[in-house]
Amino acid sequence: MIHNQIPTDIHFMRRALELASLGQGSVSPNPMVGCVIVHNNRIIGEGWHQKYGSWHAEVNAIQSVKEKDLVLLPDSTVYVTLEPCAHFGKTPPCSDLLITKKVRRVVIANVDTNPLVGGKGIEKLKNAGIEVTTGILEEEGRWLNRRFFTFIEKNRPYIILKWAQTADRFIARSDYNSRWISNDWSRKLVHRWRGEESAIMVGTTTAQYDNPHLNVRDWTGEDPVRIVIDRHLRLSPSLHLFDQTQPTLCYNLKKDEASDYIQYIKCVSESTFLAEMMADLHQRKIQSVIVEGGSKLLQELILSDLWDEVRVFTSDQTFGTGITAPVFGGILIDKISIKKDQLSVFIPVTDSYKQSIYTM
Ligand code: AOF
Ligand code: ZN
Repeated sequence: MIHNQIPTDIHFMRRALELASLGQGSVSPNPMVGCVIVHNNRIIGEGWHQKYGSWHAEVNAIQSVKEKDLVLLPDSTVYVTLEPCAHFGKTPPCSDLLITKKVRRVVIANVDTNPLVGGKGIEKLKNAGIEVTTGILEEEGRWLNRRFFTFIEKNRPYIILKWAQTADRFIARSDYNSRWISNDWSRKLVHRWRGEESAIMVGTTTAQYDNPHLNVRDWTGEDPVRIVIDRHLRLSPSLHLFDQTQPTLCYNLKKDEASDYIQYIKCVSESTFLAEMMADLHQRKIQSVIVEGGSKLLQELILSDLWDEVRVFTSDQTFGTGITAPVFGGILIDKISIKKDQLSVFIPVTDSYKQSIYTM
């Protein structure tokens, strides 16, 4: 019985995950959640969490069931990518809703590690006599909601490190000029990535020498919050970062000050700087950050184990000398492959980049 169920469970859970992903970009810092209601191998209801603060996936799926099919609910299986909630939040608990509708079975991809829920939803369902199966397409679900899970479990944003390096592993020339490492295609991709995260971060040297805008110009998407580290407030207010076109957070050791777009946040000490910044970002509900350099900041984050994913472009040219690319405990980035929970993407930047495939 259990054996026969698994391919079917995987099939419908895949659909639920597909629905969940439709919430990408509009549900943060909540998770993307999808739900499919199945009776005799026929889908009678579907829904997903569409917008932060609005109805959960399970409610939308139940809502979508046609009047004539409502009688089938007690003999149906509900596939939901995340454990149904057990708390009164912005909406009433979904586990109660499924109990009221007397569904027969609930299949779940991921247990909700949100302390508000954390297994309580499953317990409620089981206590009500509903059969519960967990762990179907668990890895896919954890991957889809990697930003949410990291945010909730580590009390910090999900951190993506991104850089472009030459074949001989330099990310800039000695005068910090980094032009010509990336190309039009990699730039487009980076702009798309910027639109996918809550915030984008750079260190002092990058802010000073590159004078970046840190917005989304070459792709459609919302501009992320800009984060800059400037411990001793050395950066000139005339930099693009401070042009008041996007919210900007400046972490430093000198002052707390807020204006419309720019917020200076004072950290207490040098030794706890990064930890203080991460805690503050968590409190501001910044769920994910893409870090675009420079080498010092990237290396510091790696040494502090404050990273989750690395995306590196490697060009085929050489500089011979310059600012070296970050290293992982002495292992060169082009030598490491996928680590558990820590993922690397290698993207060759060549003229044929258009055709090149990057794997995740
Ligand atoms: C969602 N959508 O479909 C499910 C969620 O603030 P609330 O009341 O919307 O509750 C958010 C929490 O509810 C969220 O962090 C997660 O733990 C749980 N489940 N959330 O936004 C959904 N099923
Ligand atoms: Zn819910």
